[in-house]
This record gives sequence, C-alpha cells and structure tokens, in this order.
Amino acid sequence: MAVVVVTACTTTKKAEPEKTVAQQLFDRLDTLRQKGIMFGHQDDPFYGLTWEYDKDSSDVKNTCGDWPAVMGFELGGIEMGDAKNLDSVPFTRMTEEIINHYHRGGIITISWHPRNPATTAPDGGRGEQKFPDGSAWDVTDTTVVKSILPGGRNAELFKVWMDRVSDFLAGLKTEDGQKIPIIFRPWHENTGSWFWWGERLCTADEYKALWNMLQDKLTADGFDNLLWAYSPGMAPNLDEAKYLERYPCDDRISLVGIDGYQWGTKEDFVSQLDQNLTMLTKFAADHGKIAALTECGLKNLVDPTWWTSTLTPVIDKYPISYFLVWRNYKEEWFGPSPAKPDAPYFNEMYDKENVLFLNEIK
Ligand code: BMA
Repeated sequence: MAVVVVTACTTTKKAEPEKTVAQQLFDRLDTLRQKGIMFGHQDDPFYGLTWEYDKDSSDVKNTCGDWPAVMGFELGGIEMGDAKNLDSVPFTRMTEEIINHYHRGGIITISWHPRNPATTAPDGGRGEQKFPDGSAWDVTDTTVVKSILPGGRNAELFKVWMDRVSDFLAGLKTEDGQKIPIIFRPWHENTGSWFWWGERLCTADEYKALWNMLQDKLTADGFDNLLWAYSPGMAPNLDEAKYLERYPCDDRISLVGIDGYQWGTKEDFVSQLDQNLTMLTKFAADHGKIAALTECGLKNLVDPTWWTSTLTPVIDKYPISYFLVWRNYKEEWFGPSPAKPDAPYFNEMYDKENVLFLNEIK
C-alpha cells in the first residue's frame, strides 16, 4: 500500500527587507502626523535667555513643563575640526544631548552652516561680526560650489570637511551601538542668496551635484539612519515648479519643508505661509513625502500673542509633521521663556490637542 506523505505546507512568501533606521523614522513621523503637529526648538537643551549649559534645562520645559518633541542641532564648525560649533556649543555636549533626546523618545534634526570653503581662513572663527568673512553667509565668491565639486580647486578640502561630518555622525548611537534616527537637513534656504550654496551662487545643476555629493558620501559611509530633508525658504507665490527647480529628486528626499519667518507684517506672513503650505502639503501628498515647517519664528516674540494669534491658525489647516522655531540666545530668540510676555500664549498653544510635545509622542 502506498504511503502518502503530506509535507507541511510552507508558504514561500518573500521576506520583506528589514526597514532601515531612516525608514522607521519616516513611518513614525507619518503616524504621528495623524495625531497632530510636533513642536520643535533649535539648541533647546544648551542655553536659554537666563541660563547656559545647565543640566536638564530648557526654556521650553521651564515654560510649559514639557520638552519639545523635536530638537534641532547645528553642525557649523565641525568641518574645521572645531571643538565648539559656530554658536559655541561643544560638540561633545551636542552628542550627549542628541542621545538624551533620543532616549526620551524625542525626534532629532540636524542642520549645517559650514564655513565658506573658498574664502575661509584657517584660523577662522566667528569673531565679533555676526556673519564674518569666510562664514556660511559669505557670498562674495560665486564659484564656490563649483570649486568643491570633483575636480574643482577646493574639492580635496571639502572631502576633509565631509569626513569630519561623517566622523561626528558616527558618534550618534546608543551605548549598545544602535544608530540614532536623524532628520538631516543640509543646504537649506537654497532659493535665497544669503548662503554660499544659494540661488545666485550656483546653477541648479551645481546645487544638485553638491547635494548628491554629500548624500552619496554619507550613504557610502553607512548612514542609513539619515532621513534627508529639503527645505528652501518661504517665498511669495511659491509654486511647485519654483520649489522643484533645485529639488534633488524624489528618490533622494523623504521630507520636504520650508523655512519661513515673520520678518514683516502679520498679514504678509500669514498669507505667504498659507499659500506656501498649500503647495507644499499637496506636493508631499502627491509624492509620498512628509511635509514640515522646518524653521519658523517671530524674532523676540515682539507680538507675544504670536503663537496662537498668528502661527497656529495657519498651521492648524495643514497635515505637517512639525514646526521648529530657532534658538533662544540673548540678543535674538524665537522660543518661549517663562518670564517673557509670550509665555501664557505659548502655554495656550501647548494645551491645544493637535500641537504635540514630547509627552504626547513617546
Ligand atoms: C542664524 C543665527 C546665527 C546662528 C545661525 C546658526 O539664524 O541664529 O546667530 O549662528 O543661525 O545657528
């Protein structure tokens, strides 16, 4: 008698490739976006209006009792091998705070204002000037981007600078070696001409080559924990064609942002932001990207009601992931501080259900 052997049925479903750290961050941002808009602050745990380098301090936390969901950190100076960044933050402390914020459950974003590779002096520092010669804001040399691309006269120097960025990023891991997810946002505000990578300083192709060079280098170095963010500046009637003029390409970008400050009237700011976010969020939805207001603010909160009278009425309308206000330093601040008149309005914003701080995203 024949023996019929029925072998267990195995499904040969192809295993999904494991998601990279950056893809996991993308998924997290996508999920959180459905809950609300995260609040972010640049340089939050380092200094505020009345303190510097205390442990576990934050103007945001001292105002509303909670940490920002998103913290921004700045690499300017790392390219020189400096011990401190251009805003005097020691890089060792930066590494510690990035790791701390990750352990708290927070989101990290990194920007970079590298010095000008064509004009920087070897002993360059910030000096007394706000934007000294040779800084990221030195726009005297319109060949600088071209000069650091392969074959250019500053290409070798810039390779060293990229290596130094790479070395810093390599330190962003937990004690057990897990890479920390980072929203990485280089070459920002490229449609203005105040940085050496700005619109009048390079062609669109040179800009894209610059982007690709850094991205390819860091990818080759194994950084699959970087979520690449593209963030031109807010502009009047910014349409998709203009926004995309220097956009590297869909495969290279996961998060699309704009940097938009209120420098003039409330009305101008509100109408520009509204129009720009309409364009941005539509583009993000059509292309499967996360949208964010990657920088914003009203300098020194000269209208203390700004948080709830100006900003949130606009951003409430859009499915953006986060908005980040720039740093609080004595002469110029964009975040809240407990004794300042905007604190009650900030707290009113904090209480809004759709504005998320750390406790709501953990
Ligand atoms: C600018 C200013 C500068 C600072 C730079 C990088 O907007 O805050 O003082 O050096 O950002 O953080």
